[in-house]
Amino acid sequence: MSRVSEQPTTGVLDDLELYTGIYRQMLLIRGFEDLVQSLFLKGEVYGTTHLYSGQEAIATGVASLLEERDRVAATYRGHGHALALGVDPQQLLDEMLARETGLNGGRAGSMNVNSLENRLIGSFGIVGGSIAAATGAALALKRTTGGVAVAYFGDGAMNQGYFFECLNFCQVLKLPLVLVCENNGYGEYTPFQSVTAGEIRARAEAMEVPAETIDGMSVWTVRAAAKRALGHAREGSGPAFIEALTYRFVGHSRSDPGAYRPEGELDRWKERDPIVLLRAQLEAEGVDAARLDEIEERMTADLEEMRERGLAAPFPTQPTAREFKD
Ligand SMILES: Cc1ncc(C[n+]2csc(CCOP(=O)(O)OP(=O)(O)O)c2C)c(N)n1
Ligand SMILES: [Mg+2]
Repeated sequence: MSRVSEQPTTGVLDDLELYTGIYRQMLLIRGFEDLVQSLFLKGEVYGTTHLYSGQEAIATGVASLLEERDRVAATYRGHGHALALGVDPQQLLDEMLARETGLNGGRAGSMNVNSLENRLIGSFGIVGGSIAAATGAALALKRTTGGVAVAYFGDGAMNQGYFFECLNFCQVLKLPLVLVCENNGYGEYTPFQSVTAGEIRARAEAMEVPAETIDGMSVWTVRAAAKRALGHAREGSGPAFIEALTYRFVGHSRSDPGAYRPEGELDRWKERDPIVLLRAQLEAEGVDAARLDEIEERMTADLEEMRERGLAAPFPTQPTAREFKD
């Protein structure tokens, strides 16, 4: 992995064991996405894929603070959110491969995974759909367990009506909703700034919803912001909004090579790879590099085993996403 361009300082990570676990979790998501991409290019993954590589710090940082009673709505770029919530990676991989042993019996495919037992109420292909689903969950949670609903969505969803309607509804009723906008600079092939007026944070602030724009590549920054936002929602003060600045290291979907990106942009963001940043920070704070290497080697071996098992798993006897291969 490439070197970090900035010098880490010590005393940043409050719990080294926890962050070592987060490092492992982020490696799992990256390795999983690399595996899905390679299987996709071999024609083994049915339907399409939208990978989370580059954005790992957001799902892992927020999930590290969630409680049993909380609920999460993700997008079609949702493998990372599912894994961060504790979904079994083998089951998730089998789902990509449209197998009977998949998380949703091979019937959801890459874009629509859900796992109620892991608090994931759905992954939504409709841009902004996660906001509406999480609003419903927030209403239910306020009346029942007191948990918080979290919606992840992209910068593209900021121009959807759902965003304004749901945020207004939640603010008026003081519902426990945390909105996490993963601003990766593009909606498909369109630069975010070319279709979006003003600072998006200001849209939440206009409704007097606390809002922050943060570095979405630094998992400790994400955790600190998530702690504030979740705290606000948990104490009954209504919704909170986070805009996490990030970048996807791969194309929008399928085999998009991302040719619309200005030269050098990807490389500049890769210098702030969230996994490399965290590793440098862990080492700076005294975690043994050999231990981190071991975690990485183990992960590579585990993923290889997962690949073998997934490809050997049976297909369902009923129609699945496999029938709709495009
Ligand atoms: C309502 C709706 N309009 C259009 C689309 C087509 N579409 C799929 S992904 C996408 C881009 C969304 O970008 P963003 O919200 O920034 O998420 P990202 O893919 O960058 O994670 C669009 C326009 C859709 N799925 N839903
Ligand atoms: Mg985007």
